[in-house]
Formats: sequence, C-alpha cells, structure tokens
Amino acid sequence: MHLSKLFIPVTKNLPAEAKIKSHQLMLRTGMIKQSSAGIYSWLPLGFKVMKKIEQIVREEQNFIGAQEMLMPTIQSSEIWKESGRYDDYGEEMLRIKDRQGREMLYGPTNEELITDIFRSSVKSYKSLPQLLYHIQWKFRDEIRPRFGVMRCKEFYMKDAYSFDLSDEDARKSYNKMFYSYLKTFERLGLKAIPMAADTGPIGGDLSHEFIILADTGESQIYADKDVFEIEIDKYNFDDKSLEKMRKDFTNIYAVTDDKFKEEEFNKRVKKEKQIKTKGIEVGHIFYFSDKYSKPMNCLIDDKDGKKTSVKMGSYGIGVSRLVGATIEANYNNNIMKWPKSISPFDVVIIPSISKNNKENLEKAEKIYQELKKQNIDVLLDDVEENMSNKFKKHDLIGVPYQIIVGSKSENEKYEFKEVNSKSEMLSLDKIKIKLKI
Ligand code: 5CA
Repeated sequence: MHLSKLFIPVTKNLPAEAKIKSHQLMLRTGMIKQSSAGIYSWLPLGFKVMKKIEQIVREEQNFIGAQEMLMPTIQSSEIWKESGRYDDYGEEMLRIKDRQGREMLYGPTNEELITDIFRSSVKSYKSLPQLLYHIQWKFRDEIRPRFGVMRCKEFYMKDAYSFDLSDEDARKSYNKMFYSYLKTFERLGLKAIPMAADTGPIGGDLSHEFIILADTGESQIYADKDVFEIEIDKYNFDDKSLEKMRKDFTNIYAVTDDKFKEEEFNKRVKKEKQIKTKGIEVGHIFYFSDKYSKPMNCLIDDKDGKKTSVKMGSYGIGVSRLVGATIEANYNNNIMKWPKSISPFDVVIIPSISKNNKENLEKAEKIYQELKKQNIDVLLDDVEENMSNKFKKHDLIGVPYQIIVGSKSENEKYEFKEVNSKSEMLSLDKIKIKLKI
C-alpha cells in the first residue's frame, strides 16, 4: 500500500474527551471515527489491526477444540424472560420493537441464546462436552462510555460457551479456556494475568478477569508479584496439567477490587511483594453451572437416563478493546510500536523525496515490488514532505520495521531499523531474511 492512497483521515484537533493515549493515537492515525457517543466506525488502519487480533483469538480457540459459529446481534426478549435477566439487566440493555410490536433487543451477551440453541438439539450426555464460540458485535448502553474503544456501547467480543455433564467436567472446560487465554494474550505480546473476580450480572461462583497492567485501566487490582513469574510453557495441554496450571495461578494472591480484603492481602502477601495498581480487563471467564440451564429447562439424560441440567460456563474476550489495550501497553515516549503479530503492516519504506530528486522514490518502488512478491505486507511512504515530519508520522503509525532510503543508502544497501533500536545498513536480501523471521 502506498501511503498517499491509504484512507487515513487523521483527526488533527483532538476532542477534549480523548484523555488516554490509546484514544488519542487511534484518532490521530485515523484508525477509528466516532459516529455517536460510544459508537465508532473502524477505518482501514484500525480495522486491519482488529482483524489480526480476531484471527489470533480464533486460532487459539480452535486449538483447544472450540467450534466457531455465529449468532445474530438482535435477539428476542422471550428467552431473556425465561432466564429472568430481562428485568435484571436494566438500562444497559438496548430494547427495540419490530413492526409487529414484538420486543427485541440488541444482544449484550449470549448465554440465553446459546442455551436455547443447545436445548433444542442436545439431549444426551453422549454429545458432551461441547465448546462453542462466536465473534460478534455486542451492545451495552453504558452510562459513561469513555476511553475510546475501551468502554464503548457497541463493541466486538469473542464469547464462548461450554456445556458439560458434571461440575468436574465443566472445570476441565474452564481450564482449557484459561490456557487458551494465556496463549492468546502471549501471542498478542501482552502480559495478561488471571485475577479472581466477582461474577456480576453473568452469575456463578468461579470467575477470573484477565488483566494487563496500565495506569489508565479501570480495574483496581491487588496481587503478589510472583504471579507475573509463572511460565505457561511448562504446562502441557492435558486435563491434569491444566488443572495444575489453574491451581498454581489461584494459589498466588491476585484479585480485583471486589474480591479484595485488606486483612487477607496482608496475611498472604509479604509487604515487599505486594502490588496495588490499575489494569485493563481484556478477558473474563465464568463458571456458573446451571444458572441458565435450570430456568430455561435445558436438560440432558445422564448415564443412568436421569434428566439433569447441563453445566455451563461462558468466556469473553474484548476483541475491539484489545486494540486500545495493546496501544496502552506499547505506546511510550510518543513512539508506538505494534507487536509484529498484529501490526497493520510488516514494514514501512521511507524514501527521502524532494521536488528535484525522485531517485530515492524509484529505488523505494523497486524494494516495494520485491517485498510484495515475497508476501510481505509493505507500506511505502510516497508522500513528498521532509524526513523529520515523516519520522514523526511513523512514530505514531507504529509499523515495527522501517527501511529508510536516503543519503546513507549506497552500494545497494539500505538503512534498516527496528523501532526503538539502532539502525543498520543491509542489503535487500538480508532485509528479507530479517522480515521473515
Ligand atoms: N458473557 C460473558 C463472557 S462470554 C461476558 O459478557 N463477559 S464480560 O461482560 O466480562 O465481557 C467480556 C469482555 O468484553 C470483557 O472482558 C471486556 O474485555 C469486553 N467488554 C465488556 N464491556 C465492554 C465495553 N463496554 N466496551 C468494550 N469492551 C467491553
């Protein structure tokens, strides 16, 4: 892609409510545009990053055997009346009527709908366990949407649902998701820590929020710093090892504020190991047993032919929130550097161009074609402006590698730079190797 052609409508005058760096950066690089309070359009640059995040989430869900499906955004109120949540959900639920006057709603989450789908087909324990997920837009009429895509009304979420015969089996599903989340966030270059959390309107007794540390986060957390040291690679993907993994995490103190008790914190964690700080919740998992299956009559035959309510859990990842959260974690000293796995481009070529000298641009075009042939996703900054402005712009766009074609380029060698490191002069062949690794 040539930068001169990229649709990147930069917001020059930031609105007063853009208080945190991710919100500012997303507006300044034209990743999103607000359409109304808490509702955004995703423009090409932002959309590309979000889709890459989505794909990593998908791959890690598939890895643990979860099956992708798609449920609608609009749901009927009937099933929510059955579960009892139609009234409980309150003003956060956007309620609408169709032309027949039927009460509908824009789904804030999908426990009811998936239970309805499940009960109509699965009747026997033999079909269990099941793990289903979808990646879909959700709507919550948040009272105070803020921080751009971090807390908005319409947001993109991966939500998964597990179905098991017994509590014991359900914990195995919970552990698989727990593992999948740690892997997912690791691939996104994020250190997300599972913290014991309250279950809120979803319900149930077992729940973890996955939190990344950030001053601008809305969650207050209390933890023993040892929890950051657990290596997930040492666990195998089998039930026993995964149970141990969850226990290892749960044995070290790490909670969100609604589970926090000062006395317990001081008793369990030495003063010098205590961390009290803020974080961003990027995922949330719940085990709630028969909270929905019971009122909704979602019954299965157990091994003795006895009817029993299926045991369920639900597991969310804020895909659109993760775009902002990744920026919070990687944008420092006015320089953004996207993790390679989700960067909008693999590399940017920055030629020095002036009115009378187009030679560098021609060289850059050649490199561009060559890299494209190798399936490398390249951005070419073909805009005629001075280099210092160009560099400032790329500090914000955040492509992790730069090829600078200017006065230093000679003998078919170009300045190659990884953001936040020193540059080196390399031949195109060497550059290709660096970019492929
Ligand atoms: N049904 C469960 C799990 S499938 C559920 O809805 N959980 S949740 O309420 O915790 O949401 C899951 C994730 O969605 C959160 O961890 C968060 O990352 C994201 N999320 C929730 N509300 C918003 C919002 N208003 N704006 C952006 N992302 C949000």
